[in-house]
Amino acid sequence: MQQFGLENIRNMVLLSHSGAGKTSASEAILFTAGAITRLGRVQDGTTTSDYDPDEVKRQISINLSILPCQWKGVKINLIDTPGYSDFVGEVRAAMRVAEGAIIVVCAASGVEVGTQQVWSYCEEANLPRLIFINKMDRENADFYRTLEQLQFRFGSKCLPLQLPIGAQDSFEGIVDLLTMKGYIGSQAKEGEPPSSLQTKADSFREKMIEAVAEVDDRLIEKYLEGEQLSAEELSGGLRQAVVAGRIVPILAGSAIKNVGFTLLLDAIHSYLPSAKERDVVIVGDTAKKAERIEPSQDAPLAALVFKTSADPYVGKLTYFRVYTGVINSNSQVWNASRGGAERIGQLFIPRGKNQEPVSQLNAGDIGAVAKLTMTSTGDTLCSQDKPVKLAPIHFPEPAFSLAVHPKTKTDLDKLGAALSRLSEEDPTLQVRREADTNETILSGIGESQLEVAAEKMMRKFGVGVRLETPKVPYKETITVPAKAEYKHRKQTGGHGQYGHVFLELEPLPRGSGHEFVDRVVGGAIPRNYIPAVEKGVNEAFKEGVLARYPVTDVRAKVYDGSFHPVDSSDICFKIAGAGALKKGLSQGQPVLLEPIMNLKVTVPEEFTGDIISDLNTKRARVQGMSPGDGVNIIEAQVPLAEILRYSIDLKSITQGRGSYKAEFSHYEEVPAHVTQKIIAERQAEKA
Ligand SMILES: Nc1nc2c(ncn2[C@@H]2O[C@H](COP(=O)(O)OP(=O)(O)O)[C@@H](O)[C@H]2O)c(=O)[nH]1
Ligand SMILES: [Mg+2]
Repeated sequence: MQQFGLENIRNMVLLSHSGAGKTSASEAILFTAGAITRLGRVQDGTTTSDYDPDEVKRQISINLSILPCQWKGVKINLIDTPGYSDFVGEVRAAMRVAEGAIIVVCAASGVEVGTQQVWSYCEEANLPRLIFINKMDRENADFYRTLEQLQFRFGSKCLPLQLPIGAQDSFEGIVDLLTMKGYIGSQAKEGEPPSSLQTKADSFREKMIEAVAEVDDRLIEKYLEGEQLSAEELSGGLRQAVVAGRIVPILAGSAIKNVGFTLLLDAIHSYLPSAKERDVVIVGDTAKKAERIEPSQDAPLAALVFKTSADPYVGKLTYFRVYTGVINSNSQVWNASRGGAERIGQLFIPRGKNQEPVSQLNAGDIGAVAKLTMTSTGDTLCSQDKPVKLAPIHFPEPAFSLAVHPKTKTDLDKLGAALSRLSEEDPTLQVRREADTNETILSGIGESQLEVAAEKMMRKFGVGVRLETPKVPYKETITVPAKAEYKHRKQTGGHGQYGHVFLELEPLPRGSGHEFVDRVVGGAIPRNYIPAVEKGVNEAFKEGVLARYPVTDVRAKVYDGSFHPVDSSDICFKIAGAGALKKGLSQGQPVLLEPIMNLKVTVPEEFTGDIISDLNTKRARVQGMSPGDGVNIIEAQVPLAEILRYSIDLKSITQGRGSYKAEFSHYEEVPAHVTQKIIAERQAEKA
């Protein structure tokens, strides 16, 4: 097993809008580098990256995959990511452990919403990157149109390093603007660039050289004096510019035809930073401030866990990246995040579904280990004498929820365990119990993610569930004070039943809950029966008289009653208490209450009008807007019932460019016309 040092490892994340060809490109890269011997296809479900049954079925990537290969003495750990926005958690995790990115753009579709999204993530993370314009063979493929869009959106630092030879049906190869050589076909056969491209190539080459010269005082001097820069100066300067984020070189090719990948591998090798070139960010236990240290093989171990997957056969699989030091098979490490020791068994290098056992993993590298007990995603593994915590991964907050209903009793028994395994695998999934509606709520980023989760539960853990829109926890209350009397009396043969209660009901301010007060004087109801009255009242509070939702914000005061020395009992007073409450509620002009949420929507400015008019159809009250920096934040109060599927609405209004947060604020009276609808639905549901 060949060992690689920090300067010879490159962890590179593939990013794009869904469908631009990341998975196909990663397959072509592995094939070109000789890591695989057969070029798989997404349509056939035969790629190295998309091996999971969920991925094969849908023909999209859902999980990040680690795809190592070697090129000219350097180990490249490609990390393929899903482009579909529901799975952005995987993208975040992959970006956290990469020191460079390859942004794939489709030559026919050009810059898409997802392209802009991943570009902004890269800017945020300061991640050096290059752009690969893929699908040059496709109908409508247009390198120059795509280039224009790239420069328009992301600025003039996006510069072609190559030009395609031909396009669509006639696409056959690449001109490298630094060497001014042509490379034809999947073997990248070297030759002269076609004469028809000469003028264009010269002009783009000039732009690239000028931009490269600008990063270095020595080079710019030479350039301005009209001297030629040497090949070494050019490639050294370009590397410096790419690592500093001042140039984003643009390459081109076709994953399907396997054209352009020799040059792409060369570019990763020559221009993107090594693991040695990105600082390690440590967060102290107490200190809020992060500290940056240099990666080093000779330092004590620090490795970040960036993914956990639950495999029904292997058990739990933990993926980590080593930042400093070395990790060994069959050793013991310290989990600084949990404060406990973990036994490390056999280490693996994953490649898609295959795993190659290794005895050690060096600083800069990525690997996996099975069956850790306490470790989860985001944790730091280190040495016990020198504990450190690496900066965690920032996962987006869940914004979309569905209720999970087990299909059978057996499914119910296994549900909790399966859900907790799933949320361990995917930190953007959260599970909670909604006491008011008695539902288990699964929250995540989007609907597809939750559907995949449900399928996974069936496939991996044999738990069948239905996903449904969560119920709204409506409540009921009264709006005016009321008095009510209930006498429970029965004569059945031997000794009878008797309980008699007078209640006074009073509305309380929102959020008070319900209360029971005893004001009985003179023994009208003997002391020992009062707890039974209270029990009856409290039980009756659980189901209101309008639509059997729980009653809140009501005080029930028992102030009188009567009893029978022989026939009275606890149960009789319980029945009387409950009966009196029901009667009182009916007389108190009852209403439904619904949860109102504080909604905060962040969208590009141009969507503000559409967002507001949509909110107006949702009974929302817009509270404020704070425009700035191209985005607008709109704050509103809106009933929960209206935004149960808001993430879907928002996506369609903004083509996926908006985000939102909703937090519970308070309960409010439901308007009368809505109330009737809810009552009717509730009756239909019970029938
Ligand atoms: N014509 C053509 N199709 C491609 C190319 N690369 C990928 N595709 C197709 O585009 C679709 C999406 O590709 P995939 O690699 O899954 O994209 P990803 O979502 O970015 O991983 C698949 O049907 C691929 O076969 C290419 O270079 N040319
Ligand atoms: Mg993919």
